[in-house]
Amino acid sequence: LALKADLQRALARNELELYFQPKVNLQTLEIVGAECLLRWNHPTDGLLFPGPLIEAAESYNMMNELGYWTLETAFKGLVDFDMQGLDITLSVNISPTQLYDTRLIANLKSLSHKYGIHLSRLELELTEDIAVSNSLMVKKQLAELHALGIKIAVDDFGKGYSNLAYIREITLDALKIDKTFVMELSDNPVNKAIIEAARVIGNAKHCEVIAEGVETIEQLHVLREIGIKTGQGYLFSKAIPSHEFVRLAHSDI
Ligand code: G
Ligand code: G
Ligand code: MN
Ligand code: NA
Repeated sequence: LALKADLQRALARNELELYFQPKVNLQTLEIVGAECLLRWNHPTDGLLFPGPLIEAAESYNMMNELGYWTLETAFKGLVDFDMQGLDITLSVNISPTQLYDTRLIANLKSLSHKYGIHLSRLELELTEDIAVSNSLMVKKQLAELHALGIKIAVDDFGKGYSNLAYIREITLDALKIDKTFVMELSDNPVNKAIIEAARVIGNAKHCEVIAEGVETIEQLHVLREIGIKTGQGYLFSKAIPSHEFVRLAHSDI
C-alpha cells in the first residue's frame, strides 16, 4: 500500500502514465483497440504496477480522483490516436467506487465534449463481482452509460462470484474471459469447455467475447477453433507506452 502523500504527489507531479495493451482480431491479428493500464513512474523505485496505488486511492478516499485522471488521459489518448490515423476504441478499468459515484456520467459527458470524442469510443471494464452485484443503483448506472453509447465490458469473467441470472439481465457489450482459463488451456480440458460456454453466452447476448492472457501460438489456435474473435495477451504485446502502441498499430504483429 502506498502512502497518501505518495499518491498526492504522483497525481500532482504527473508521475502517472497510461500504458496500452493491444486488443487483437484473432483471425487477422489486426489491432482493434486497447486496454488502458495504469503505471506509476516512481521517482526512486522506477516503473511500478498499479496495485498498491489503486489500493491506496481506495483507502484514502481518492479513487474518484485517480479514476478521473485515468478517464481524462484515455480521452487525450483517443485524440492522439485519431491524429495518428488510428480509429480504435479504448477500454478503461473502473472500480466499484467510481461506478457508485453520482458524478461519473456528468464527468464522462463533459470529457467527451471537451475532447470532441464520441462516448462510443470508450469501453468501461467492470469486474464481474460489481457487474453482477444485485444493486439497483448499479443496474441504473449501467443502463444509463449504455444509453450514452459507452460500451460495458465484464472483466475477469468466470473468476468472480458469477451470477449468471444477473449477467442475463444486464446489457453488456463485451465479456472478457479471465486470463487463467486461457493460460491453463493445455493443463485441464475443462478450461476449453468454459471458454466455449462463454462464447455461447456471448453470442446469445449479442456481445463481444474477448480472451485475455493469450501467451502462446497453441492457445491462439485453440481460441480460433472455439470461435473466439478477439484476444489480448503477451503473445501480441504487453501494455506499452502510447508512442510504442502507435508504432505497433501501424506495423504488423
Ligand atoms: O497490468 P496490470 O498489472 O496493470 O494491472 C493490474 C490490475 O490493476 C488489473 O486488475 C487492472 O484491472 C487494474 N488496473 C490497471 N489500471 C487500472 C485503472 O486505471 N483503474 C482501475 N480501477 N484498475 C486498474
Ligand atoms: O484488468 P485485468 O484484471 O484483466 O488486468 C489485466 C492484467 O493482466 C494486467 O496486470 C496485465 O498486465 C496482465 N496481462 C495482460 N496480458 C497478460 C498475459 O498474456 N499473461 C499474463 N500473465 N498477464 C497478462
Ligand atoms: Mn481489465
Ligand atoms: Na481480466
